[in-house]
Amino acid sequence: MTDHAAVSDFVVVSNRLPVDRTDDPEEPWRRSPGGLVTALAPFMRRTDGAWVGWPGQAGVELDPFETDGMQLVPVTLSAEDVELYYEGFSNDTIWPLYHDVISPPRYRREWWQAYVRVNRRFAEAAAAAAADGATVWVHDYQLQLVPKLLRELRPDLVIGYFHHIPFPAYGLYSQLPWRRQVLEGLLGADVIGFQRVADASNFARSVRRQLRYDTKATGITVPQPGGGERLALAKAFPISIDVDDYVQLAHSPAVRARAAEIRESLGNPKKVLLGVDRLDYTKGIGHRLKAFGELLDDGRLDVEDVTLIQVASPSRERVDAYMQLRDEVELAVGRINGSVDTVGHTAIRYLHQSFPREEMVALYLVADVMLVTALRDGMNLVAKEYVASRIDNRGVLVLSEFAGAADELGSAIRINPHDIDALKDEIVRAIEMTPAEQGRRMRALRRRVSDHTVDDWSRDFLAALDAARQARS
Ligand code: GDG
Repeated sequence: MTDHAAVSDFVVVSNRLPVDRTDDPEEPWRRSPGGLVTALAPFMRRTDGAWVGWPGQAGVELDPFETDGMQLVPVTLSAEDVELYYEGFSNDTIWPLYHDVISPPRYRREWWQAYVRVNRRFAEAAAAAAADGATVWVHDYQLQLVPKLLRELRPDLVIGYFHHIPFPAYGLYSQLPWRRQVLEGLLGADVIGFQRVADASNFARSVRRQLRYDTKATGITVPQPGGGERLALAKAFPISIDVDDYVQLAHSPAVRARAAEIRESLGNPKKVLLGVDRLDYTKGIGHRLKAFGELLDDGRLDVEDVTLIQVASPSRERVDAYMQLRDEVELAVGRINGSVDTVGHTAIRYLHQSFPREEMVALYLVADVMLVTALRDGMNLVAKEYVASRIDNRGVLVLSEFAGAADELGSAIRINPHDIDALKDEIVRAIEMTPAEQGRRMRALRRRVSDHTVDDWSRDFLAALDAARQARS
């Protein structure tokens, strides 16, 4: 026994705690939106786990607390940590590099040093929160060094890591000045999960090329510091959503009434198109606007008949590339609306805001066509949420082949967002699709999403960790 007594057998570690601060003294913390939280909160509530992460405010020191049925362990980040580790290395180096350099990554040694320092702090907090022999599940690209650091501190732990974003091809990955350290960091885990099979194989190839370790199928042989070796598993575990939650919301009379109200407020257009994204350059919002704008200009669509609702939730607003993107998107929306709107009808209803989930589902119910045009995306949960919400088996999903969801959602209309002419044709095809074909496709999509929910995802991942535990003893 070690002296890690009053602590958890199951610990989740992610950059952000799954809560946001409110001004309400009755409810000081509220569950926050975002992919990871949406995916993990239902599971966390059912287990007796601890969640280690940053509470989202710089310089704030907090004791562990409980909320929403979860034990939360805050990690403090100074304003400088946020600037260098989070906005810098995580979101201006790793994020663009791992999304195929859609925006140029910036390699700054000061950012890397902060990344190492902050990853160590997370590893220490996780080590303190974990009981003897506990399972620790580390999440995402902000914390790629934590598995190795944690293994050094606590060799008794079983460690999993899930990578929510793509892992790039070796030719791109090899740009990273700290490419060996990052691979070694990840290989501290017993199980390294990716969204797509292609991400896992990109990772294995980088490991072979950079570290010269043996890889066979999903197994990677990792030499141990004191001699000997161990096997790490690197494999696809595609993430999903809480399907029942979306089905329930879609059945709710209040949400359905709201959907009708939204349609009415748009002037009852014949067709409503929808985009829902964080305002991020990986999401292909510009490509979508270009295609839609040209269809209106060409006269293939009429502003009296068709409206595009674009929700662009505010994101990473202090990173330059995001400020620039916001300007570009808003300029494009303004130009299109300015030239085609009538007094009674608008082409694009643009909302740079965050909404409650009920409102999101009301929007999914309004949308005859859902546009997911990501240039690169780990999974894209929005695509799955739309499908889960379409309890009437109607509606058309237009889905980029560069989103992880494309591997599973074969009955969507598949597009290459870079091919604007093809994108335009497919948007028209989606708008004109017969109810029978919509039904056939949507039923297949719904079966697929219902067969693999977020519970299946976490169960599969934890089963792989259990197998790793068995293999040790
Ligand atoms: C990363 C990866 C991967 C968005 N706006 C609002 C809102 N959202 C919710 C959506 C969805 C989530 O945020 C976004 O998830 P995505 O998967 O679409 O994209 P990322 O945020 O980039 O997530 C991604 C994911 O991690 C999980 O592994 O799929 O590839 O990039 O749930 O509904 N929710 C609310 N109001 C908003 O305004 N309530």
